[in-house]
Amino acid sequence: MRFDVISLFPDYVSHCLKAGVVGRAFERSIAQLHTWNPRDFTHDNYRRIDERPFGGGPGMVMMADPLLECLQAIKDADVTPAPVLYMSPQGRPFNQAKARELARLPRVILLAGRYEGVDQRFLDTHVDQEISIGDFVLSGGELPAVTVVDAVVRLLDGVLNDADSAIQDSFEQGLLDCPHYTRSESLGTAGVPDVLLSGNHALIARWRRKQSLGQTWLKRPDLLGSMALSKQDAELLNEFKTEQNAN
Ligand code: 9WO
Repeated sequence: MRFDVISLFPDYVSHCLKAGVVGRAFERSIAQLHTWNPRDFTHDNYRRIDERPFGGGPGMVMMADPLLECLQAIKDADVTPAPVLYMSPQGRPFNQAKARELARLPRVILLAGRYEGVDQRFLDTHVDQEISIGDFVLSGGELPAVTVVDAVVRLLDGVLNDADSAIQDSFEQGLLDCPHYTRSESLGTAGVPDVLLSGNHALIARWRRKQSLGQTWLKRPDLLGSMALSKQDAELLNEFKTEQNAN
């Protein structure tokens, strides 16, 4: 899958995507990252990218012209069709379902803005989707673009090993993760739920499912609200609630 990211800080974007499993996916050519600096598509001596907004007021706006030329160069570089995504607090909330949807595409183009934003005429004519990663304002769209690329790349075939993929399968069902424990020199096994030391894999799977349901109920009841629980899950969650009341 090919990613084209438009940013005034292209090195920052590519650096962020060099680490871990995602970095390895690019090294192994499971995905390709191309960064584009709209400043390279200016023609004046000052390589000017920003202008004062019509109507006045504080701050600067990214001009449409360099972005139009940049986008044309991106399309000329590869004919694979791709939606243009603009990272902005005004966008639709990004989530795992959107990541899965994007992971099915051969290519996406991401626009990371700076300053107070981008000339609305460019957005109206050339942006397909506006995407938000949360209700906060950053200094630019680079980290949101990196966030989207990371979430999508790890879903591509061959990026995660079988063990990680299996874990993902359970987490992908719209529930929060269960608690994890491992060997500790100083803590021993104190505070580790007995079932995890029992070696009974059926009971362990059941405990983890119950924790996932329970933690989701405690911390993100909104996620459960839009979910139809199986009879077994409903029983597990009721058990969790009962234990919660006992403690
Ligand atoms: C800056 C600003 C300053 C004064 C008053 C209002 C203001 N709004 C902004 C603003 O939204 N700046 C954005 C910075 C312009 C587009 C790129 N920037 C950005 C993207 N900040 N935060 C995001 C973002 C993107 C996706 N999800 C969450 C946040």
